[in-house]
Amino acid sequence: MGVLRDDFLWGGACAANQFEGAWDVDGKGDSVIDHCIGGVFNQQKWITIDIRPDQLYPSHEAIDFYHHYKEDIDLFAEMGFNVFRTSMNWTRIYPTGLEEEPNEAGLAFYDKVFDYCLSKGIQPLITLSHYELPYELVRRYNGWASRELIPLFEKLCYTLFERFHDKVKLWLTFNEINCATAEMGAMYGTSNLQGFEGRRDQLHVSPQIRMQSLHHQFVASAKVVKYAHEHYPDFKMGCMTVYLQTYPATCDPKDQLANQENMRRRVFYTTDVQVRGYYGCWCKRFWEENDVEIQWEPGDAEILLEGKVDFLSFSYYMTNLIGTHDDLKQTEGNIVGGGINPYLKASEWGWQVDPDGLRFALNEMYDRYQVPVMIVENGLGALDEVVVEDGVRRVHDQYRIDYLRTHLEAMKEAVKDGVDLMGYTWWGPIDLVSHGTGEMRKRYGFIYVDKYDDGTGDLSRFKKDSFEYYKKVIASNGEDLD
Ligand code: BGP
Repeated sequence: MGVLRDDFLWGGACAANQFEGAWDVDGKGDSVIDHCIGGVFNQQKWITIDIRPDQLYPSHEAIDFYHHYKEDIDLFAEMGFNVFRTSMNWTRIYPTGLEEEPNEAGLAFYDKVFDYCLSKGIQPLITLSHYELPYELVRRYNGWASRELIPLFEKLCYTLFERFHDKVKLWLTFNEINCATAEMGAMYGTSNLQGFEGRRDQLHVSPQIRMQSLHHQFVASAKVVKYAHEHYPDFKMGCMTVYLQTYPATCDPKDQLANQENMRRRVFYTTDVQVRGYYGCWCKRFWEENDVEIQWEPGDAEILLEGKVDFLSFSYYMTNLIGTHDDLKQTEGNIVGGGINPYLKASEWGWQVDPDGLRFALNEMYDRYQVPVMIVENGLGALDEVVVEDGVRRVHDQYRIDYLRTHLEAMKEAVKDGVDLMGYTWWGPIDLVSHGTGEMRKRYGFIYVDKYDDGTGDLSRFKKDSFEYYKKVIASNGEDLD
């Protein structure tokens, strides 16, 4: 018998805003990401209030999955995917978020995508909100700072459930919901951007606004989960967290305490609410010390308890150090960075690669919550070199294979430790626009896309070496990792 369960979910994960393109096609409205100009390593993306004709906005064309979906899903099927995680662009369904009736053309697009996936034996796993808030809701409400967004999100979700309940059974409410526990997460996660133009690291949003926005998202998520349980008992509803693992930088007990506090604030703040149904006991002190006063409405506490998720999913890329001593050198991340760990190597973007940390994360999450877990993002963004051999374009991405292999080994160890693991979806099985920097050259894919940061490229696709490797891994249900 193998290590992983027979119905293990194998596949890849994308987000509508990073790969669909067609940003204003068939009635689609503009989302927050459609206002972002690309950045580079060490320089975050810019957001503009108006969309400027003289600027390049990477999401506008992205890799044009909108018009290439069949070709891409064919390749996913060839690798053996039985699940494909993607999100649905809110603004394809409700262009400003405020309409009474959904946009039929947007729904029809997702019908085609899901039908095609299902015809290839791939079940969709859908993120209901992946950094794609309609920009109009920023203009009008300062994003999730307003409670008005709860019914608007409910309207979106109930429309999608009604339309797609025969085709989609696995759902996640908010992508990386905990990102707004860090200041940078207020850009896309809670989108508290009203009137703001500038770089992500120039956005300063108070803990009060971010924590209140998160409270609104918790209530919205719980309402939607409860509704799904009542109306569609065969759905499985999950939460999605960016697993920002930190380790204490030294054995100084002060570093242990700092790390414990950091893990609570960055990760468990949201998983506690979404999986257990209530805030952690330590939150009261955290709120008091940060001038946060959460506005509760009658019934909020009950709804959080009634809308607990069925499973917990997370993204995992790297780990960092936390310490109280001044000499700790810092490195990058796309949500938050952290201290440099001398035992780890970093990617070209400064993300510290740590397969053992994945085993650690899986054990932490399962021990704490005792619900099935799923890895819905893991991957390596790297610079790929294209070589032409016998007239065929190739990328020999052994570094990506190594990253994948070592993380899958660690994942299997966690299953042997007793973790109930549902599945694994690699982030960006096809090259797509980077979330953090908006770059194309930060490539994650097993499939290369001929598209570049200056907007050029013919959008043709071809397989990298890692394509065959992942195919072999899936065919053996994770037994053959050599
Ligand atoms: C996660 C996001 C994804 C994705 C990934 C990789 O935080 O959920 O949307 O992009 O990180 O990050 P990046 O694209 O910045 O390399």
